[in-house]
Amino acid sequence: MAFLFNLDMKRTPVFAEAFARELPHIRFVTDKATADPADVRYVLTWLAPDDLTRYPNLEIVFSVGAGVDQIDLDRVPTHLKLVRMVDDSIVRMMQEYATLAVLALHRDLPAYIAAKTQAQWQALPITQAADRRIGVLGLGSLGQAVIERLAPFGFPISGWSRTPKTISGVTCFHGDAQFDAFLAQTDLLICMLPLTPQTTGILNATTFAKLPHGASLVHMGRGGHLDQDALLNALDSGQLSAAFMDVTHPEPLPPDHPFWRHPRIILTPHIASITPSDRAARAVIDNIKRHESGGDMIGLVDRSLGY
Ligand code: NDP
Ligand code: OXD
Repeated sequence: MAFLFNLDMKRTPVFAEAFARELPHIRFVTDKATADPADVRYVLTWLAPDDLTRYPNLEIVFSVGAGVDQIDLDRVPTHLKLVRMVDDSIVRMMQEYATLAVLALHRDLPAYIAAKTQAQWQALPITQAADRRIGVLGLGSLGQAVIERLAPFGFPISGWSRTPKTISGVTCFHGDAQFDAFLAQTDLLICMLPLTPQTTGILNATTFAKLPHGASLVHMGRGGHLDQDALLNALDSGQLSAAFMDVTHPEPLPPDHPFWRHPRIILTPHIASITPSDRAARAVIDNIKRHESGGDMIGLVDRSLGY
């Protein structure tokens, strides 16, 4: 039985060592060309390899990402299980990033960075946290963890999900019918959604127009959620005041892309969370152990929903 490691070689030693220690009955294979296809039971990958059908005994495709939108489901035969990366380190990093971004926008950091380039020492009015309403798109494991970390600052917090939720201290909205009401009371919008056909392009001109004038955006989901021209137009018109973004489409953006130099966009290169190799290996090994003992794996994707 073999585990096919379809990632860059930098991560190999940590995974190979952890597999040898924890799952000695599974051969750890890094070279597709030399693997016996009939041996391969598990694959770990970022993108779906084109040739998954050549492994007749394959059972599970593990995504190294917390999201699975980068995996073309058409390339993953329907009998296979697809599992995303779930780990406490991701939760903590996403909480840190959201805190960084929310406080930066709440305290007008983009304006102060721009003022510094002009040698301007000028205080802006401060909005109290109690008057800055935060709205989180996506109330999954990461959206809820981010809310937990932001709540002590005193922001009023709401969230929007596909199905109804009850979360203490959070005003919860769900479904298309409640989307506009959610937006109308959101001064700072955080996108923590998975990218699916339903959420592609959700950060668009219509959405921005429904936010209160001068609202801001933290985007930690996926580049495909955002209509980039709509963001630039909303910033130009003042409908949005600033954006703090970790994800774009494509990644990286071309060197002449307007986001790079826009004074009211802070951009980071998809680093909100990067799962450390030892944690990623631990998560995959735990899931294989669960699977082999007939238990439920953590992060099993519902293929009909795409997340
Ligand atoms: P989960 O699957 O736990 O949660 C997803 C949430 O989105 C759920 O609350 C779900 O609603 C909601 N949702 C999905 N589709 C819709 C829809 N059509 N309408 C309304 N709500 C919807 O995901 P996680 O919290 O673990 O991760 C969220 C995303 O964060 C990832 O998919 C990825 O895109 C991004 N991410 C980004 C990283 C980065 O470094 N920038 C790192 C890790 C993740 P419901 O609860 O009703 O099902
Ligand atoms: C992601 C990740 O899904 O970095 O964005 O894990």
